[in-house]
Amino acid sequence: IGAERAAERLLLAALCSVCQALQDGMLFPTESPSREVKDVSGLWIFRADESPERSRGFEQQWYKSPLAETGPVIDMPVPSSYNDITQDAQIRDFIGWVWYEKDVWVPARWIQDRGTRIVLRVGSAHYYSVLWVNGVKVTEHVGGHLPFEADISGVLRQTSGNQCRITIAVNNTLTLETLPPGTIQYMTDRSRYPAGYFVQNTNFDFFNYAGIHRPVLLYTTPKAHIDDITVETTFSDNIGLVSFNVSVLGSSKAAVKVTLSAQDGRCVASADGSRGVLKVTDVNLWWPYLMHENPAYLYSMEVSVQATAEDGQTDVYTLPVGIRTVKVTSTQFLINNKPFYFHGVNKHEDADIRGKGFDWPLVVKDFNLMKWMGANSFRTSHYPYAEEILQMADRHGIVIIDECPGVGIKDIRSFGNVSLAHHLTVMEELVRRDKNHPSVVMWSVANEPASEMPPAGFYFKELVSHTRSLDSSRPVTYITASNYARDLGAPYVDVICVNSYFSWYQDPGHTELIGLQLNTQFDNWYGKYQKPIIQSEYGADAVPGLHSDPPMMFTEEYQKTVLQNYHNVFDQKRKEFVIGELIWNFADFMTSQSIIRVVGNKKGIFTRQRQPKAGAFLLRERYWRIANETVHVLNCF
Ligand code: GCB
Repeated sequence: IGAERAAERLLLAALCSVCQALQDGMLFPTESPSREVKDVSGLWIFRADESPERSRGFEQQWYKSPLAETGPVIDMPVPSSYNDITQDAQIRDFIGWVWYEKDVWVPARWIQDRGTRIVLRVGSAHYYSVLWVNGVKVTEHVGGHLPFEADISGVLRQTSGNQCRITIAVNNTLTLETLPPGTIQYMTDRSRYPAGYFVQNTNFDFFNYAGIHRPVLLYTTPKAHIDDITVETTFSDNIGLVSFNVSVLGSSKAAVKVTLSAQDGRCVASADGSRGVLKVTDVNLWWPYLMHENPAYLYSMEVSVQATAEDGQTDVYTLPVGIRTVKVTSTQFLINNKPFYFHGVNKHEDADIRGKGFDWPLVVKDFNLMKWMGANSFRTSHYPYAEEILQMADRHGIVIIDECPGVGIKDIRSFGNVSLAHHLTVMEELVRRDKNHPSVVMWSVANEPASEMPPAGFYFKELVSHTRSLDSSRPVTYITASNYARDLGAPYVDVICVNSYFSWYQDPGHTELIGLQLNTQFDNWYGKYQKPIIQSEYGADAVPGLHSDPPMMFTEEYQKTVLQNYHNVFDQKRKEFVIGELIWNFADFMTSQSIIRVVGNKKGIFTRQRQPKAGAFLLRERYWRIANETVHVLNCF
């Protein structure tokens, strides 16, 4: 099976290159006096390789010449999933390699100035990607949801100069070792399926959207440049402490200067050197939305690097910094030493037409809705979201549980060494990308893995401890749906996150059982582990506009009743050890077609078009009530 074999080969090759690449940073490209950014997203051309083995593009080297010369091409917007853009079901359900291409102009001064480094960066593409510039391969990457980039200065200077043909081949085939895992199944019964017929099987509940999902950028840095910055923050009384570590590439003797400014532009601390600690007196802490009258305070940290060589330019990068701490006790989640209760949502990157493609109107609308309903947090179920979304959360004080794409790990063969090595690499990529966001307060390494299978104990011990070694400042969890008595990973996590769907998948229709079953769930987990618990998913499908009283499944009334019954228990248990509740889901989202899905999953409290169902008003009332209690508690200090 060509697609799968090619995908596996690529996975192994890319795993090695990723391991090396991880020594480098992945700072979000921003403009500065020394850096320029050119967004080359927009209209690209596209061709799906429909050859039986999906390998014609590689055999015929489609990257060597303009894609339009290889055969029929169509327009394709970037960023966007390609699946819902055409009327063609074959493109919607396509599995294998698709090819994207765009001709862009590179400013002449970028090419002429040998001291300028030119980088091509893809915010994310699902799942494997290979990148060529003017027919020369510049990098490849395994995994959707995370960025990758290549220094293309050399290629541009050697090839045709200012004109730059970017070709990106993307393959959405999943294997037992990918995250998420999947398998290709060939259907061999010739009385039912034509020759060569195959399907992709997955164990996750969202459509496997594919394509270039986030912006494609060209950006520059000086040769001697800031490669990475790591900040960690703490405080004592009114003194904030920001420890920083700057890594520089392209110069062995660069002089590093760091300046921290308040929101009014006042410099509050500065230091020389690539490592150090900045002291901020009368610190303004970064507080979550609804926990403080002045939430989401961000300082601005300007890092400048002066290379000592005569022609060395100064590189400047500015990083927003929120000063806050996160701690976990056996019953509480503390932000800035005050108890924090997660009243929030689980989301997806998902919308009509664009699928998982990044879209500013959608992002801003979703933040407006979260703030409208009084949500103070969300989980990036079930994969890392766009960096622009984390930046919004930093600026609005919305707290994030940052999840990696470890979803649907159900097959015992996905607990092997190759899978684990890849999973560790993905956590490295995730932490490297998101470590500096104050909004991110916890890492989630997986969702509902088969954590009762024997290898899960070793697997999660490694995964959690490796994640802690990458970042000791945040707790680590994974989301379980397993029974408390059989879960083998829970001993290693800091917070227990449990998903349950009482009166839905179990005892459908019997909302009267929720109270008893949910109380038992909490008492069992707490009794065994004495760790704080988040109800990380609960909910019920509601087809918008469907009503019945007394409530029946799939109506808005039923969804409301399920929520109310859960809330009654939360209100008892949050006085003890329950530290949060995240509704499944913020909005309806697309799934693969199945007999239990009605054009997607309808557990949203908003429709896919972001209109509220009855449940949204119920949650809004509740979240604001809880928020008002928190403010009351704060006022007592
Ligand atoms: C879950 C999964 C989530 C599903 C949800 C459901 O437990 O974590 O991905 O969408 O249940 O609606 O079935």
